[in-house]
Amino acid sequence: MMLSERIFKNNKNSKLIGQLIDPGKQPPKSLNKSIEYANKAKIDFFLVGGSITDKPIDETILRIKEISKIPVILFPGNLLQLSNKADAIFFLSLISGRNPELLIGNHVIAAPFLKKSNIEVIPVGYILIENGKSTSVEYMSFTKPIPGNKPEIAVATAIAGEMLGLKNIYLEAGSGASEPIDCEIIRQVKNSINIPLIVGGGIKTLQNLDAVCKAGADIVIIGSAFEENPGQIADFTKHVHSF
Ligand code: 1GP
Repeated sequence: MMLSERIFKNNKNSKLIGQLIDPGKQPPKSLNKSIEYANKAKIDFFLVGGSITDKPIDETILRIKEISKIPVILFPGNLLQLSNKADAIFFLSLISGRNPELLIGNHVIAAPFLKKSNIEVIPVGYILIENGKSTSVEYMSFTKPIPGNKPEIAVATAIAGEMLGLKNIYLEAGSGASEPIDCEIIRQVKNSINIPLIVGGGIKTLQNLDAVCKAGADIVIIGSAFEENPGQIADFTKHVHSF
């Protein structure tokens, strides 16, 4: 069975939680600690990637694989972060932006490698939502996020992504955002599409998590909060799996 079916559809839990591991931000000691907590908490998957690359991504993936059986999904910030050591890749189309490299250019470069690698390709419509401050992903991608007070643009973009055949929509506030995506945007997007909705960026507390899940996120991604305090992984995971 494909990983995406296993974790996104046939999981006994109706909502899923993924931990973002940014190799550039995790020294080996804290990475080990994070993985141990994630193993105990039984999070659903690791997402590995980030905006800045300072070492081969394989190092981080292989370290995770040494001590964990949790699936690893690539979340490539750039083409340097391709790897055949992961289980799957979020093949991201940055559909909130108008940068052709991130809509099709990089995909053409990556496609032959991915085809040969046999890792599972999960097509994701990636939508950046503005949240009051400029983010790494906005700067690095040369794209403008959708204004936070324009849910109708987020909805139209998500519908277009689904019509184009993308299999998931990811609403992104940006790693380290001060607030998660506004619940009204999550609600309206969720009500407009029939594919899983991923939400990430700025989810720091159980209250944030609860609000995002109740608004309609099917899959939540947490990075910074677990980097700062991996001891929270158990409570966050339990909460997501309680839905
Ligand atoms: C970034 O959505 C993820 O792509 C995670 O963001 O680091 O703010 O949890 P945080």
